[in-house]
Amino acid sequence: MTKVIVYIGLGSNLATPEAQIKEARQAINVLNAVQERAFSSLYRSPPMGPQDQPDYVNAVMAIKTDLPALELLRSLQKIELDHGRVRKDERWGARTLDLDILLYGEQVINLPDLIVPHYGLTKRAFVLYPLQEIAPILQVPGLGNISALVQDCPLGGLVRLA
Ligand code: A4P
Ligand code: MG
Repeated sequence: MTKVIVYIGLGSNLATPEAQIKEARQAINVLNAVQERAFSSLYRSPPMGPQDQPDYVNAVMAIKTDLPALELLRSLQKIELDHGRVRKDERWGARTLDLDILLYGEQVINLPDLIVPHYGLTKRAFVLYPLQEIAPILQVPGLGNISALVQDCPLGGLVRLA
């Protein structure tokens, strides 16, 4: 299989979020058949969803890989679990680590377990702004270019961390 560029969204709002993101970056780098291409700054933002939870820290990572998309998803889910992620019934609740596949090459994927581009991509400043930072001329399959998407998405309290 040929290698593709994959963009991964990282998020955390529990148990020292900055450290969670940095450890996740290392864990992704240790995966077989994965090479890091870029990693954005860290960004802080108020929670989307229930407001009675801490602010989030988010980042976006680009990797090059020949792992099939579902295999990569399983590997990322294992990293989430290794980092103490507990899946609860509440939608959009607090979590130690969330790893989402934002884009998988130019593919559009509609499987029961995997939807790519990620369904929230166009509405989430904490995804679009870090994505634009590392991929300023990206074309998002079926959705247009990254600068147009960013222009249509207010910051909503997103702050880039030093
Ligand atoms: N799934 C489908 N497509 C994908 C994909 N492209 N990448 C499936 C990853 N997973 C995908 O995910 C639920 C199911 O989605 C998985 O079984 C997988 O097969 P999950 O991680 O178990 O559940 P979740 O993350 O709690 O649900 P959801 O709706 O994906 O939450 P989000 O969208 O990840 O939102 N506020 C700020 N400021 N920053 C954040 O990062 N994150 C969330 C969580 C809420 N509020 C936030 C943030
Ligand atoms: Mg998720």
